[in-house]
Amino acid sequence: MKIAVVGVTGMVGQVMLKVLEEENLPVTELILVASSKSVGKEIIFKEKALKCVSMEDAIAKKPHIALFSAGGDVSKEFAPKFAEVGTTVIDNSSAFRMDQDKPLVIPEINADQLKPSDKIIANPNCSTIQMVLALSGLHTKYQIKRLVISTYQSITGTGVAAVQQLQNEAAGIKDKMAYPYPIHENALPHCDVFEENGYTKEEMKLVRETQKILGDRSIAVTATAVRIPVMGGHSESVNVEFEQDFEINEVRKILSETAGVTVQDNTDVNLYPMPLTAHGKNDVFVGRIRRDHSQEKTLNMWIVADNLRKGAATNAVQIASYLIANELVTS
Ligand code: 11C
Repeated sequence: MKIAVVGVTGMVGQVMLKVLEEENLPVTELILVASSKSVGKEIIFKEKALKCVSMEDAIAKKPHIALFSAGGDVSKEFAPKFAEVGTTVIDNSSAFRMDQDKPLVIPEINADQLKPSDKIIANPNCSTIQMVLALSGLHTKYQIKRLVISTYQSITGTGVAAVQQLQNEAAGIKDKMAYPYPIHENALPHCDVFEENGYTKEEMKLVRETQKILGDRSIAVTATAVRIPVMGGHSESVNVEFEQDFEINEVRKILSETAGVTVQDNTDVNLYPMPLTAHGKNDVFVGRIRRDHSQEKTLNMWIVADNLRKGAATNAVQIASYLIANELVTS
């Protein structure tokens, strides 16, 4: 398989390379694509130095699969050009997620809908992936009626400029800022841009993407997304109202049997998920599982994942792996 990674010098692109190595995909040629200022730059993959190439050179090589993480504008311009030469694009940006004819895929949930004719496949937003993966088995069993979500999101979701801002502020250095306010020792109720309805785009991704992946537009979703000064991953407090009632032990059993989910829930020994312990791992971690005593058929849970892994690179590589295993790629 010829696989291209577009946006390879970015934070997600770098993790894509790590996950490609770890998952040992049958890569015969890896094509590293970067912006013009990084063309020619060498990057190590499996102990070999590979040179970054331009978008045009990568398209000419007609890769079987291209993993994109270079921002929505790059995806909108170049994903269709790769698709035209027969490449299957797995796009980590928000450019195509809500297109009716483009699948929005979390492999453990809905990869079975993929067809060879799907040439642009959207990777959901990080905060959506970790929540929906944890909820999928519970939704099948009890049917979700309403979700109330608060997120605590890592600065790595914003990218390298935000990491630099935090490091500068922690060291007392004044420099360019990725956020409108300091992030060190702060919390910003502001992830991505504000929409006309008063919610941020990040909050509305949780609404729209959840409904699309679970295939149910009647699920009510409301969210507040908050940026906090952590590196390791995104955390989410999720209040879930179901149509049917549940037994808490059965909820734990369903979660522990959900592929890609690890339950960390033992308050006797202070065991619960945290960004520090989720960092560098592919799974989604769930804890603080408890009934909401203020309302019937309602559950509270705490969900943490490394946003650059299952929230981005790992999910994209798992889609690639599914396409290869099921002979869904051509070129
Ligand atoms: C964040 N979720 O943490 C974002 C990062 O739509 O893919 C990824 C943005 C996206 O701010």
